[in-house]
Amino acid sequence: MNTQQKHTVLIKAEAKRLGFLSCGISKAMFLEAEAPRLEKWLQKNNHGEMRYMENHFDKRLDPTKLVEGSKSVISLLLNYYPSEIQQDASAPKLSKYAYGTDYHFVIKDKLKHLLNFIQEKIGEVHGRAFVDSAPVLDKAWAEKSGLGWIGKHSNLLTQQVGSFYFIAELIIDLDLDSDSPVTDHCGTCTACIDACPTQAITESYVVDGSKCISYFTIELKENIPTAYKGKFDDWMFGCDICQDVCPWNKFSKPHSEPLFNPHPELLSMTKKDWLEITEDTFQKVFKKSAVKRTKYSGLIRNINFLKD
Ligand code: B12
Ligand code: SF4
Ligand code: SF4
Repeated sequence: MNTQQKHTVLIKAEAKRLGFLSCGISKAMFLEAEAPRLEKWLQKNNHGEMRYMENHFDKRLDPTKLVEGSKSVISLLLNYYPSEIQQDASAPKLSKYAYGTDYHFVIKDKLKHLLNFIQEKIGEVHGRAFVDSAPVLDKAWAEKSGLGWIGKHSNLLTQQVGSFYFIAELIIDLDLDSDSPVTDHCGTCTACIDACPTQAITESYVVDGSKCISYFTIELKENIPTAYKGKFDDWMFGCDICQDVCPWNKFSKPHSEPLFNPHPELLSMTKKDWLEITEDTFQKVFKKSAVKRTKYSGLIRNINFLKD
């Protein structure tokens, strides 16, 4: 085994030890195939009010412009599939990814450990940790690194564990062995496209973000357009429909990250509890949750939008 191979094995083993589901590596370079797709997506205003998607177009497509001297993109997946879901089937629904502690904190911490480990074991390696918030095309890198394929619902998925996981990266100035992409196993299936209640999956592999329930309930600051009234299928924060109907998610396995466990009262809250939720209860059940992003007022807006 040469030194580069040894480094690669060492990093992947540590990623596993830190609890990541998988770890794959790509050469840091310009994302040629994604460039025209991102451009088209923005031109069609598929980002709606998510103006931040317009920023840093060049950096978003080229990690060497984002992290100077970078050589490798290390992609990591962290499972969030819960062992239990909300008990009252008539209650407003919360996306499974938002049950526990905000993933940004949980993952940043693990990424810091991984970077420190690399610096301790390998030497002077420079790099940066990314989870969601920066101009990086997380899914494209994970796909390139062989961690799964991008499905028709535009999320990354695998035959082994479906799609209920987050994606993060370390972009570093160390040469490592690259992985190869896996085959697309969507085949003739269109379950996600057919099930989307707002027709946000406008064509295979393309989601018009500005029509997605996740966008309306989390990203949109203004009122939700009345044209969408009655179309949310009771989702009050995010939406899991296109993933819930995906046949590959039958193979999802519960996560083992204690910080992703919900507040003990959260899953037993009834429809009535949600309709009457006070700011105190909101602060208690969503203490460190990503739901804080909408604030109490945002969640109330969403719950009210679901009323007849
Ligand atoms: C903006 C954003 C959103 C927007 C827009 C969604 C979208 N599809 O872009 C909104 C708010 C709607 C959203 C919703 C959700 N999101 Co979001 N979101 C992001 C964010 C910040 C950027 C995504 C992006 O760059 N979009 C821009 C467009 C151009 O990219 P794209 O859809 O990936 O487009 C690619 C494909 O369309 C593909 N493509 C286009 N044409 C073709 C043709 C062929 C033949 C092929 C093969 C491919 C292909 O190429 C494009 C470029 O790579 C990422 C984090 C990050 N930094 O990457 C998280 C991220 C994608 N979201 C995530 C999650 C979990 C969700 C939700 C499931 C949350 C929820 N439960 O409510 C939903 C899922 C909705 C859906 N079906 O996509 C995860 C996905 C994890 C995974 N397993 O893939 C990410 C990666 C966050 C993370 N770090 O974990 N999200
Ligand atoms: S998350 Fe919901 S609204 Fe968004 S594309 Fe998937 S099914 Fe459609
Ligand atoms: S539901 Fe079907 S088409 Fe959609 S991502 Fe899953 S396998 Fe692919």
